[in-house]
Amino acid sequence: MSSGLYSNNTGDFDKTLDLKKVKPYGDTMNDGKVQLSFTLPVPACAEATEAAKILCKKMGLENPQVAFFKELTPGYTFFNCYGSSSVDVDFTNIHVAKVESTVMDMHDTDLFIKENVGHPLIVIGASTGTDAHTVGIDAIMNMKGYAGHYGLERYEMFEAYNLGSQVLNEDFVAKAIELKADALLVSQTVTQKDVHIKNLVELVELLEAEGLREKVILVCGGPRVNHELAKELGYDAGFGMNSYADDVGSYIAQEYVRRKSAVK
Ligand code: B12
Repeated sequence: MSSGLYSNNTGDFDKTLDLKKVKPYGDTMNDGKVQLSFTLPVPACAEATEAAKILCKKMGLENPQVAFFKELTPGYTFFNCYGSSSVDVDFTNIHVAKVESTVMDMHDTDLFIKENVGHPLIVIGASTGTDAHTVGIDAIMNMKGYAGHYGLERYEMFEAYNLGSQVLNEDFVAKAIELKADALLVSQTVTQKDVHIKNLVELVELLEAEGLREKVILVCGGPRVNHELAKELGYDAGFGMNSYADDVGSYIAQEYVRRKSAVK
C-alpha cells in the first residue's frame, strides 16, 4: 500500500514530517521519544539504574532516563525508561501482505451471503493442538462477540461451530468432513519452540491427505499470526491482533463467492 494514503492531520501546522524518515512521536514531531520496560536480574541499586541506562544507549536510545524502577523480588529489578530513538524508518518503502477483501459488518455480510450464495456457510473454529487459549477464537466466534463486534455465531448466514481448545488436528478434520465445512478457522497463541508452525503445517498436510485442502477456505489467526505467515504455511488467509469477526466473516463470504464464480 502506498503511504500517500495516510494522513496524521498535522499537515496544516507541522511541515517537518518526512515519511521517508519517520521517528517515534512523543511531544513534538521527530523527537523520537520511546518508552522501554524491562527487568534486570540484579538488585535495585544505583549501579542497576546506571546499567539500565547503558543498555538503553547500546540499544540506540539517546539521552536515556530511568523514570521508574522497583525490585520485583530479591535480585530482580523492573525498569521503565525513556529515551530518543537515534534511528528512523522509511514509511514510503514498506509493503505488507494483507487479506484482500472489503470489510463489512454483520448485517452487510449476511446480506451479501443471502444475495450471492443463498444458503448459510458452515464455519468450524478451534484452538488446535496443545494450545489451551480460547479467548481469541471465542472473540471471533462467540454470539456475544468481542469489543463491540458480534461473533460469527450471531450471523444469520453462518452456521458456526466453536470446538474450543486443545482440539487435535485429526479430530478437527473429522469434524470438517462430518459437517461439510465451507471454512475452517484455526487459532494459535503459543509460539514457544515454533509449536504453532508445526501444528498449522500438520493440519494442512492432513487436509491434503483427505483431499479436502482445496475444498475449504482455510484461515488461521492469533497474536503472532499475520497474512504473510499464513500464506507461507499453506493457508488462504491469516489474521493477527485487533482482528474481529467482521474481518474474517466478510473475507470468507467474498472468497466463497470468488471461488464459485471462478469454477463457472
Ligand atoms: C489468558 C491467558 C492464558 C489462559 C488462557 C485461558 C483461556 N481460556 O484462553 C491460561 C492461564 C490457561 C494460559 C495458559 C498458558 N499460557 Co497464556 N496467556 C494468556 C494471556 C494473559 C491472554 C491471552 C488472551 O486471552 N488474549 C486476548 C485475545 C482476545 O487476544 P488474541 O488471542 O490475540 O486474539 C485476537 C487475535 O489474535 C485474533 N485471533 C486469535 N485467534 C484467531 C483465530 C482466527 C481464525 C482469527 C480470524 C483471528 C484470531 O482475534 C482475536 C481478537 O482480536 C496471554 C498474555 C497476553 N497478555 O496476551 C498469555 C500468553 C499467551 N500465554 C503464554 C503461555 C506461555 C502460556 C502457557 C504455556 C503457560 C505455562 N507455562 O503453562 C500456558 C499454555 C497452556 C497451553 N497448553 O496452551 C504466553 C505465550 C508465549 C508464546 N508466544 O508462546 C503469553 C503471551 C504470556 C507471556 N507473555 O508469556 N494463558
